[in-house]
Amino acid sequence: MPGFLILNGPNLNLLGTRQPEVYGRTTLADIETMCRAHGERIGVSVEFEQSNHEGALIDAIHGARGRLDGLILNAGAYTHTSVALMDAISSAEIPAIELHLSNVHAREEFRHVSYIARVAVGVICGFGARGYTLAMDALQSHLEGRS
Ligand code: DHK
Repeated sequence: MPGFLILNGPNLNLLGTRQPEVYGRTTLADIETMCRAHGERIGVSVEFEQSNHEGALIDAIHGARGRLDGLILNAGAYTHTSVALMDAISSAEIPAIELHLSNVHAREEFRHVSYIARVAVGVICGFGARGYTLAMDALQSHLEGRS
């Protein structure tokens, strides 16, 4: 069974209460439950992690190298700043999808820049918590050569 790492960056531990008008009212624990249930439906095992620390996110990506089949990454604000995360994804040599709950392109200009997108298979943003299961489907299709 393919295994996906679903990795969440800074401030996403506050989902549900943090700016709900932007990020919604679904908590990260709810999203983890959704992803695990979806993984069972589509035949994918899920590792789900969150950290507020750039180095810990890099370590998690390295830990997926040669062990897991795909990465779904909501790097939060590090998306817009982190060359180190971009390099970690390139080094991991597994397909990655960049994910955001909000539509970053409809927001401030600094959120239009992404270092992650340069090394990602694709980007999903603007669909709220549902984006996570959309990303799982997209990654599975990609691995099966369907997209
Ligand atoms: C989450 C964040 O924390 C922001 O820094 C990004 C992203 C957008 C999201 O929409 O999930 O700019």
